[in-house]
Amino acid sequence: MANIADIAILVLLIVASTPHTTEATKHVVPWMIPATQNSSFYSNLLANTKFNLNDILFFNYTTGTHNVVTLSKDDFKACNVKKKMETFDTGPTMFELNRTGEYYFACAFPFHCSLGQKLSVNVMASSSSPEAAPAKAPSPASRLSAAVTFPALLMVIAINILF
Ligand SMILES: *[C@@H]1O[C@H](CO)[C@@H](O)[C@H](O)[C@H]1NC(C)=O
Ligand SMILES: *[C@@H]1O[C@H](CO)[C@@H](O)[C@H](O)[C@H]1NC(C)=O
Ligand SMILES: *[C@@H]1O[C@H](CO)[C@@H](O)[C@H](O)[C@H]1NC(C)=O
Ligand SMILES: [Cu+2]
Repeated sequence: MANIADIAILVLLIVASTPHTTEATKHVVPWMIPATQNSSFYSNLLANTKFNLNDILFFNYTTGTHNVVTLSKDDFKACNVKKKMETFDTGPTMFELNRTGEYYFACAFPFHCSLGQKLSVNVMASSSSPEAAPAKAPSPASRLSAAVTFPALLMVIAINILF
C-alpha cells in the first residue's frame, strides 16, 4: 500500500512536470465578422487566454476575404482602419508577439471592423522575466499561486484516501 513518502514523491514529480509558461503558444483566431454586430466578440472569446512574449497569433482566414492590420489604440477604438501601421493580406496570417504590451488588430475590409472584427491583446513577459511585465498585467505571483494550488489539492486528496 502506498505510504505518505510515495505520495509526496508523486506530488513532487507532478510539480516538476507542470508545463512552464516560457514556451511559445500558437493561438488560433478564427478571423471573421461576428454573427451579430459585437465589438466585444473577440475580447470575450479570448478573455481567459494568456498571451506571453513570443507567442504566435494565427489569424485563420482565406486570402481575399479579410486582412489583418495593426492600429494605434485610438484608431482601434474608432475603427479608423485607414490609419493602419502594418497590413497582412495573405491568409492565414501568423503574427509573432515579439514585444510586451498592447497590440491592436482589425480587418480593414469595409465595415468589418465596426461589425466587430477587431482584437486587442495584452502581451505579458513570460515567467522567466517577470520584471518586464507591464504594470497592468496580472502579477506573476497570481500565476504562481495557481501552479501551487493544484499539487496542494492533490496532496489533500491523497491524504484523504489514506486516512
Ligand atoms: C458577443 O460575443 C460574445 C462572445 O461570443 C457573446 O458571449 C455575447 O453574448 C455577444 N453579444 C452580443 C450582443 O451578441
Ligand atoms: C482554419 O479555418 C478552416 C475553415 O474554417 C478550418 O477548416 C481549419 O481547420 C482552420 N485552421 C485551424 C488551424 O484551426
Ligand atoms: C518585432 O517584429 C517586427 C516585425 O516582424 C519588427 O519590425 C520589430 O523590430 C520586432 N521587435 C522586436 C522587439 O524584436
Ligand atoms: Cu474582414
